[in-house]
Formats: sequence, structure tokens, C-alpha cells
Amino acid sequence: MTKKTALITGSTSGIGRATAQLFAKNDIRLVLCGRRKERLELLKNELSTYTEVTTLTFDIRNREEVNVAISSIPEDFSRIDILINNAGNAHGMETFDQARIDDWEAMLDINVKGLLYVTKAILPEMINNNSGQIINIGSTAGKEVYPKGNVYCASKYAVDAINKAMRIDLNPYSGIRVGAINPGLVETEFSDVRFKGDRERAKKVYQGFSPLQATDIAEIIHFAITRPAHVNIADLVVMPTAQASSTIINKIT
Ligand code: 8X3
Repeated sequence: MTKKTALITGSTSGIGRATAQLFAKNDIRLVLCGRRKERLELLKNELSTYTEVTTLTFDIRNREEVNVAISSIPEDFSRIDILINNAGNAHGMETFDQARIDDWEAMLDINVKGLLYVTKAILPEMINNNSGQIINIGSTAGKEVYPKGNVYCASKYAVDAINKAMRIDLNPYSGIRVGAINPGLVETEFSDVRFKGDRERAKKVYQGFSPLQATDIAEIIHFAITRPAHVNIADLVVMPTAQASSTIINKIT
């Protein structure tokens, strides 16, 4: 069997990095994408002992950069079997009236428009081959709006809608699968970014219970991509056992 190739956005941290590490150890070839060249190169060096790796440095917010980067994928990596639309962040967590419009724009640009740009660039080849699997990393925030979540939730509701829309519109291509994994609280750099480096506030999010780890989600993504061709994990919500909803978390205080 020929090895599969996966392109992972936001591969330099969190769920993206854990997925890249797990895929590498399972002999999946990697196109690692991110903004931070140094981090990408470090990860490439780490994973090259297991599999073939190439990197693409681009800012997902910039449509031109996305297109240039994806059209520069080396020939021997150009058949992308698996696209992991993972890049995404939260910026700020304030009430609607207090939140910053710059933060809103960043979230919509990265979480929604970036995902669309990358998918649009990868899709023609998948359609050409009538083969491929797209996994959109959504969030419980795309299933339930919570206080101060406003536009972050909106961006993840958009991912939920886009996941469904892709599945519907790509349904005629029998070899293409589209699905979403929607994690709840995962202990990554997510909250550091959301709270702009306020480590104390970020740490508190994951205190008093056992949050998910990036590797937990990576394992689920790997499960999804190793199902037989007739099985599609269409939409999966994953929470820590202590979490019942976005606002109900059984914390030991
Ligand atoms: C991350 C989960 O609850 O912080 O997408 O919105 S949450």
C-alpha cells in the first residue's frame, strides 16, 4: 500500500503538532503548515526520522500567500490524501460590548476565511483524484454559545456550517470524505493566546479537573483517518469527562 500524505494547518502547536507527531509515527507523509518558520523546521527535524516531511510557511489570513504556498508544494508531496483544517485561535474573551473588533476580525480571518482558502486550494486535486479526506477541527464553541464567547463561537459555528456544507456539496465525489472533530477544553497554548499571554488567567481554565490533552484529540483524528473508505466520522464532539457543557465543569476547588 502506498503511504498517505497529510497536510496539517497550524501544525506548530497544540492539536496540530500532536497530530503531526502521531501521523509521523504511523508512516503518514507530512506537509506541515504554519506561520512560524523556525518552529516548523524544528518539527520537521524531529519527525523526519519517522517519515517524509515538507514544510509550508504562510499566514492563513492572506489568500495570496495561501495560494502561492500550496502551489509550491513539491511534486512528490502534491497528492494530498488528508487535509486537517486545524489552524484556529481565540483572541480575547470579553462581553460583546467590551470585545475588540480587531480580535473579532482575527478570529473570522483565521478560523473561517483561512480554512476556506486552504480547502479551496487543496480541493481541485482531491476532486481530480476523486479521493481525499478533510477533517475540520471545530469546537464545542461551535455547538453552544457561551458568555463572552461571542465571535469565537460565531467562527466555530461557521466551521460547523462549512463542514456540513462541504459534505453536502462534495457528496457527488464518492471518494471524498468530510468530517469535523469538535473538542471541548484541551490544555494547549489556546488559552495563552486567548488571554494574550496572561498565564495566570490561562492556567485557571484547566485547573481543578483533568482537561483533554492535544494527544487525546490527535488519537481521535488518527482513528477517523484510519477507518475504511465507507466510514466517515462526520461530526464528533469530545469533552473531558469533567465537562458537561461549555459552562458546566466539575471542578475541585
Ligand atoms: C475551545 C473550547 O470551551 O474554550 O474551542 O471554547 S472553549
